[in-house]
Amino acid sequence: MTKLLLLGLVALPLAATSAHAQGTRKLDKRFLKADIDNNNALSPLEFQATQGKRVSAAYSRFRFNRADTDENGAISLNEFRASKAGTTNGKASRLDIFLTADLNDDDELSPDEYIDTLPPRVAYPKAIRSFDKRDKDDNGGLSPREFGIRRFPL
Ligand SMILES: [Ca+2]
Ligand SMILES: [Ca+2]
Ligand SMILES: [Ca+2]
Repeated sequence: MTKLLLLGLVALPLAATSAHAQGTRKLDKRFLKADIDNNNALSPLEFQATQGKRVSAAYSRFRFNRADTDENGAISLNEFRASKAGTTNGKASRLDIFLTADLNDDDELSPDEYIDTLPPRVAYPKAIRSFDKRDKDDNGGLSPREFGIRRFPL
């Protein structure tokens, strides 16, 4: 009885470790595959290749920025592991996506900036039609409101 209990106690942590190790191995594989230039770090573009097919460029950048804890503009293997490929730092709000996509910080999304907020597989003509529909005042840029944000903290 005592022996069995002891065995159980020893076996449990072992099982947990191996599941964890397996998860880490999978993450490591994804990391190595995406690190095209073999510099042991993922650039924003390399990082995007580790994300799901429906993750937009802006969402990928949002995850990248949060996962890059030492803020050196690259994701190390440890940062990749710690954030589980960037997925453990919370969901991006519409506002987060707007701010991440607005690369030139003019509080408007240009067509190219807007396209970064769409799933990568959306065809260009369709993306432009969707942009035009949102651009109510036809000024060639989407304001936060046109993008669907009611209150913009300025
Ligand atoms: Ca790299
Ligand atoms: Ca980093
Ligand atoms: Ca802009």
